[in-house]
Amino acid sequence: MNAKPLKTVIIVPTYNEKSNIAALVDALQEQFLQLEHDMHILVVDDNSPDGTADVVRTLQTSHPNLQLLNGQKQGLGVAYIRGMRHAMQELQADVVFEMDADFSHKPEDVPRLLAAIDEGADFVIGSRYVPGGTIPEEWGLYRRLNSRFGNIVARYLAGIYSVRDCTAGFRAIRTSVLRRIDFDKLRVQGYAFQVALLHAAKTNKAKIVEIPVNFIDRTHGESKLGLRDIIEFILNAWWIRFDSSKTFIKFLIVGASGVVVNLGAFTLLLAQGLNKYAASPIAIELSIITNFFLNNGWTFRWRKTKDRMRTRGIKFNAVSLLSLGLSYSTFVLLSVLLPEYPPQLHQFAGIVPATLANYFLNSYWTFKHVEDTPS
Ligand SMILES: Nc1nc2c(ncn2[C@@H]2O[C@H](COP(=O)(O)OP(=O)(O)O)[C@@H](O)[C@H]2O)c(=O)[nH]1
Ligand SMILES: [Mg+2]
Repeated sequence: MNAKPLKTVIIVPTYNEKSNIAALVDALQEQFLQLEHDMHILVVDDNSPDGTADVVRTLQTSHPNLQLLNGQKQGLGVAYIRGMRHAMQELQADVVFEMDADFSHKPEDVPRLLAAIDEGADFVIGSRYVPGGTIPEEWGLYRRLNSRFGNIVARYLAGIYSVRDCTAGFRAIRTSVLRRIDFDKLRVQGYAFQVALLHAAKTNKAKIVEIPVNFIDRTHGESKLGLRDIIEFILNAWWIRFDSSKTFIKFLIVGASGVVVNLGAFTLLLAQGLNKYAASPIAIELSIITNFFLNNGWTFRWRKTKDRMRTRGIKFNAVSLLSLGLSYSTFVLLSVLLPEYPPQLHQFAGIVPATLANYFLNSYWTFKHVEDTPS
């Protein structure tokens, strides 16, 4: 136990959580009894039409460590930022928690997350994807894939390799870390906030620790995750990648030169009277070759790879073959499905999946850096 109790504020964003909030407050208070830290709850409600805030106001009469912040609904991230600013500026919190109101995060896990802070962590994640952590048994393939996909986007696209559960919404964070982060620069409103904040914490060299938790499906109310959140989530991951990785920007520039080579060669070959189904793979292969030389000599030049040049060459050829297959299948598929469009358009569409596959495989395999490798 630390000498000085930490002022800890559990931030619970709510939107239509009337059926959960009272039980959650009770369950948290029960956990607080065994903790020697100074524990508080801050509910950040966005004028929930179901009257969640009224329930909280009633609870406040018997819970002096319970606070309520009201606001307009602008998304989960905006609510968290409002809550965190309040916790830091008005409550002088040392630690804040992020926690859902719907019992997906077990109140019994709060002491374990806080113990990790006591042991020196800055940013503790209640993680579903480290050994011992679980997602609900009853989740179907779609929800499992959805959750996995979100983490893959965050880990490999945004580049937060070292964290297994980047999208978790159950976390304990030292405000000393939050004070170093400019919330205005996160540019997120919705659920993408979780990844944006994690990335900012990592950039600020926070000590991040994952503690296994069992994620429970909500039994009351419904999920507020919307399409807008998913779109922002993906755009945000691209933004982080773009902003933080000069490598990727170089790769895009090389890719753009490949587009010119690809379409230029394709047009030339068609003009020579070659059949378009033959001209397409030749043009693709030509652009892959020029891309390789530019990526090898420029984009990934600083990478320390464990492979010898020869192995790298073989790997690059394998990736090229796959990209060629991807690009050509796209071309054939679109030619058959949309014959009324010009073949240049089909050829162009093939570039997109091929470029993505090319980047990720070459970055994480062919030119894999020996330090800072994805886990
Ligand atoms: N204040 C506020 N809370 C929100 C908003 N969107 C979601 N929440 C809350 O954030 C928590 C997580 O949301 P939930 O719908 O359970 O997301 P899911 O677990 O990903 O399906 C819940 O406590 C919600 O009530 C929002 O726009 N504003
Ligand atoms: Mg939930």
